Amino acid sequence: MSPVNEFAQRTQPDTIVLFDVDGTLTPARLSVSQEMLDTLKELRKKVVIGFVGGSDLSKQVEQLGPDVLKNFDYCFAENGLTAYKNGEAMATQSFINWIGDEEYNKLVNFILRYIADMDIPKKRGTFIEFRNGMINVSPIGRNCSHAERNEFEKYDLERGLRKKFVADLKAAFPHLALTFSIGGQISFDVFPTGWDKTYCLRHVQKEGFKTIHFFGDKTFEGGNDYEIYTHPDVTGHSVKSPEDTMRILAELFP
Ligand code: M1P
Repeated sequence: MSPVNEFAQRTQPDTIVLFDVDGTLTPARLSVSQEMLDTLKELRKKVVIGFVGGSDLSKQVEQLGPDVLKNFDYCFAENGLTAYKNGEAMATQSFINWIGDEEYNKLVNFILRYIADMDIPKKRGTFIEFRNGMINVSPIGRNCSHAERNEFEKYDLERGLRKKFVADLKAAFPHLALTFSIGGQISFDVFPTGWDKTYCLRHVQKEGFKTIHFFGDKTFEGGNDYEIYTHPDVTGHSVKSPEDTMRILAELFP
């Protein structure tokens, strides 16, 4: 069914607007504001809307609210490896099926040994988060507090710990077509090359949208919004904050 039929009540049914989450719809790892929710509600009268985040769905529910599957037409967690349309799950693939247990175990063993040898002031828990479409690796561990996460980000910025970790992983596993993406404050994502945020486009392109907008804050080369922001089928918008997102939306969709 073309979007014109399916979303006929919108004034521009063949336009979809996709948003990154952290730094675009919400402050990093924090909750969405009521002002943003109201803006999206109004926007949805005009166009079809979706989000595409690197995090898994449970974190996006924390940030965007328990009604997230109802408030967005498309929800793409883990770059679209977990996908929902109108609240219903769409067919997708998994990282573990792609890599297989043998190579996966080698990768995980290397990462855990590497973290064990890292001399950093604080280590907490959940150093590897196993997700559907990727793994997420954090030297401090995902169980750190908000204050500890801010401290680690600063410590890492000064020393380039994650950059070196990624370079060492690339050197150790050159035969695996993996991409390592530093998208947040304390971790990096590891996924098959091509499973970046452009992955979600395969879900929407086949539905016949004529215009695809994308809003993101990490649109620079190496940032986890770069590939989708520069994709030839996408009109990209680079933002500095959720306020910036709302300002551009008001200009584009008055
Ligand atoms: O959405 C950006 C990133 O957000 C989190 O990163 P961090 O915890 O390091 O701030 C993670 O969920 C990561 O997977 C994601 O890419």
